[in-house]
Amino acid sequence: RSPAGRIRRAVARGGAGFVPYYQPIMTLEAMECQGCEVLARFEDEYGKLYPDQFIATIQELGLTWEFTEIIIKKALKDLSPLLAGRPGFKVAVNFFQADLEDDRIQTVIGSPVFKLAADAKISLSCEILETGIRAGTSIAKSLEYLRSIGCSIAIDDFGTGYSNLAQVKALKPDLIKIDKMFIDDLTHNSDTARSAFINVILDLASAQGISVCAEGIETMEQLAALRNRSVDFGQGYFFAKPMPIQDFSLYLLEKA
Ligand code: G
Ligand code: G
Ligand code: MN
Ligand code: NA
Repeated sequence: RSPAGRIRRAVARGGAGFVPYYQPIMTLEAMECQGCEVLARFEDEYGKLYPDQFIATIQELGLTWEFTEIIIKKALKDLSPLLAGRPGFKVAVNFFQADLEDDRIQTVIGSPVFKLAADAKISLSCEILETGIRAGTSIAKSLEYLRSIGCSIAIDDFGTGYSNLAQVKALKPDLIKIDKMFIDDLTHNSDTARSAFINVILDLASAQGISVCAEGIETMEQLAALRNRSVDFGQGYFFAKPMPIQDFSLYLLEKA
């Protein structure tokens, strides 16, 4: 069976085989877990598919919104029993650019899972790539809509795209996620242009009241450098890898 056939069937079956994993997002000052990113995994009776592979397949099949909705619903179902005592906890979901161009995004408001989320005081964060903010007005409208239902907006993998600072100013995201590549550089000093770029982003974010999250933190040294720069949030193997819900619920009980 081809990957495309397996993915098509999984979507048709309401998402059987898609498993959300959760990676903690930490505040760097207090080192508390105040959110998580949802990262999808896939396995069926033929085995696993790598995320990069099935994500590309989903896009080729034009099933992006179907998939995003499945992941959001599964994540909220997993998390709502855990998060009742953690108001303000943010659940970050990766959106496709196509999701923001899809009229159906507006139907989520009627979805019972959103009531579930609101009842559990879970707030969603929509992660979009830099390239996703360049395009036309339908995207701006969707982002406005997401904001109106209490979803915050994060620009993902920041620094790998066009990094149009004017557009960042115009969009005013709640959060900028700095790509791992820049975090790797912090302690190796291999590319001074990149360190300079980080400083520009941090200045812009602080001037605009935008929070910053560092991605892919793997070492104590990186963490120290980021805390020195007063970066708000961090995520990476140094804290924890993405994990299934059983492990994540233990993590929340034991570590946070
Ligand atoms: O965990 P990592 O290997 O998990 O993810 C690989 C890539 O797949 C990343 O770029 C990540 O953003 C993307 N990805 C993982 N899960 C999802 C998802 O649920 N939706 C979208 N759009 N992308 C995802
Ligand atoms: O593209 P996006 O930023 O949504 O996806 C995050 C990707 O980074 C996922 O594939 C996730 O598994 C991976 N990731 C998260 N933390 C680390 C880390 O500390 N090191 C590495 N190498 N990858 C990480
Ligand atoms: Mn992401
Ligand atoms: Na990212």
